[in-house]
Amino acid sequence: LSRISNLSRHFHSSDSKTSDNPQGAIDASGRGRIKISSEVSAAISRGLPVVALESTIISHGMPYPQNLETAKEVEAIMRKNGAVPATVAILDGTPCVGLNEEELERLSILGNRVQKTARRDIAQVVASRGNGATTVSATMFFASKVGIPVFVTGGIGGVHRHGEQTMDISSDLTELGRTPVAVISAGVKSILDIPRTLEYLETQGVCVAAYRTNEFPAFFTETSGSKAPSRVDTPEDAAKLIDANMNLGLGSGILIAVPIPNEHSASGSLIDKAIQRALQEAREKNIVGNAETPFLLKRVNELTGGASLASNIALVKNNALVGARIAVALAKLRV
Ligand code: PSU
Ligand code: MN
Repeated sequence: LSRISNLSRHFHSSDSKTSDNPQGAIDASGRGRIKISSEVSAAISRGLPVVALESTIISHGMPYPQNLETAKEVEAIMRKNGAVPATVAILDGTPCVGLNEEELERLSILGNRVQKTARRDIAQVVASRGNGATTVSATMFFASKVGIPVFVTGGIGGVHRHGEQTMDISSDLTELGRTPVAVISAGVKSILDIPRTLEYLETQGVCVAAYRTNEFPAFFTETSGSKAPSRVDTPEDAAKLIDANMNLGLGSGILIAVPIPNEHSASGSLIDKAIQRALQEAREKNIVGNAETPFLLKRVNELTGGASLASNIALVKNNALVGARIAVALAKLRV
């Protein structure tokens, strides 16, 4: 147990410090601290189920107001299933774990005026006292720091198509290689190179398990043509995997890939066409680097007349349900 409670005890002191200071401003002595909401901090120290959530999906992944509605619904699903949600973001230079409604709203309205913050960007956003929406890599970093072993999102980044030339490989994959947090996602989008993404995860030593299927899912669709290296069939199975990873001190992460519920899986050919066109536009407009993923998400949604957004929302909610159950099963194992 102790690793979680040690960590949370350590961060507790910073929490009480920031709660004495309602502005949440970081003073000279508190520089670099993480602000944990009192609900999240209490749950961590009691060993109750907590699930981390990222915020780039809110700022850059979906338009307003669907982003806010989805963020709230995801939190409600988690609570209903016995887990405390902990959305991560950097607000006015302070890394926050657990956002209140007002903070969620602020982030949703700011949208892509908030800085997309991957691991490499964290120090810069904090130093400049900016607002940052954390990607999977940055969210994993903070979740691990405060002792949250389970993290739910929609889709993770991966090896981009032509990544063998551009070297555009999402830092989500290297973070999974170095940070012991289990990420629940619907696999990776076919805007990416899925076989190479799986190869790279293997190189990074990441345990990848598909949930109730043998195939690695492709976000909008249940199948990708690539086989998943392993499989789990219940939240308890997934929890055992996470527990073993923690007990062994492997130090690397786990990817649990949950296929989109079949009634919501988007028409493959419609999405495929949109993806092809969006990829071509990105090439023509020379949109590269960290702007590529948000551009493709937005264009695919426009080109499918909102169909991709509806699928996206449905799969995120399903991941929230599965993730909450995994966190509950894990908390039972670790008492
Ligand atoms: N894939 C999605 N939705 C998203 C993202 C990816 O289907 O919102 C976001 C996540 O925050 C992920 C990030 O961590 O994009 C990856 O960006 P990049 O490819 O620049 O590493
Ligand atoms: Mn990239």
